[in-house]
Amino acid sequence: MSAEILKTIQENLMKGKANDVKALCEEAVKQNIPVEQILNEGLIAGMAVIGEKFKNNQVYVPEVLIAARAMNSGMTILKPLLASANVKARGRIVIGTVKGDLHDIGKNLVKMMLEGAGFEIIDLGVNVDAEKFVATAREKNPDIIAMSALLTTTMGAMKQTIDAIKSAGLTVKTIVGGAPLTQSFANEINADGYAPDAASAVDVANRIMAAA
Ligand code: B1M
Repeated sequence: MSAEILKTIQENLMKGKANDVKALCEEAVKQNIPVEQILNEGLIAGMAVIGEKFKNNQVYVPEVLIAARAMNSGMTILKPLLASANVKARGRIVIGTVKGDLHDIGKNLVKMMLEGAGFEIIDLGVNVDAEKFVATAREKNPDIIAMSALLTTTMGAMKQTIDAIKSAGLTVKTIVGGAPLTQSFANEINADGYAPDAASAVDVANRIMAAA
């Protein structure tokens, strides 16, 4: 019975049916299915399928956005219950588009995928300078700082941020991504991870958390 409703949540999330996902989450709570199970085997499982399909070009940005909206709709039911059940996020990630760069569509997709995978996200928005990343890392103690850049001219701000993090003596891990980046650039600037797309960012974040 519980497996059936969780599968229906997944299917409706993948179709982007926000109202149905919300109602199904309410129903699952009424059926006394543990809230963590609804999150993991319903919402997160559905987003994971969307992420894989996105990676393989089987779905595109609009499908991801409507699935993420459905996920958020289900989360309005689960979030308060998760807080009271003291369920921990998979990890805390500070995300932002680096200084000088105003592109945020890709960054927002990465954020949604990470949220969909159960991470707590602190989104600093766009045009975020190294000082802001460092100050937020000090204040919020995240596991990972995730940076996006879409301009060749702003990729350098990633290096400045990683250098500033190291100079500040912080041990927080870093993930970088964005259309002009490559793995070799990420290696060059000593980033802990590079992801070419939003779904891969989840894989990289999971790998970093597992190694911690
Ligand atoms: Co801009 N722009 N833009 N732009 N813009 C590009 C990026 C460009 C390639 C267009 C072109 O010339 N062909 C070019 C960059 C050239 C370069 O440096 N290589 C460019 C330029 C030059 C500029 C301006 C300088 C133009 C000008 O004013 N003369 C200017 C710069 C403003 C600034 O940032 N300071 C500018 C402005 C803008 C708009 C404001 C108009 C708008 C942004 C709106 C917004 O984001 N809110 C815009 C847009 C929309 C684009 C294009 C058309 C689309 C970008 C996008 O959203 N793609 C883009 C051309 C193109 O890509 N076709 C272009 C969809 C998005 C889902 O993909 O962001 O790549 P993307 O994210 C992917 C991956 O890269 C990855 O995952 C995402 C999903 O899979 N990813 C990560 C991204 N971040 C990640 C982080 C990770 C991991 C993966 O870990 C942390």
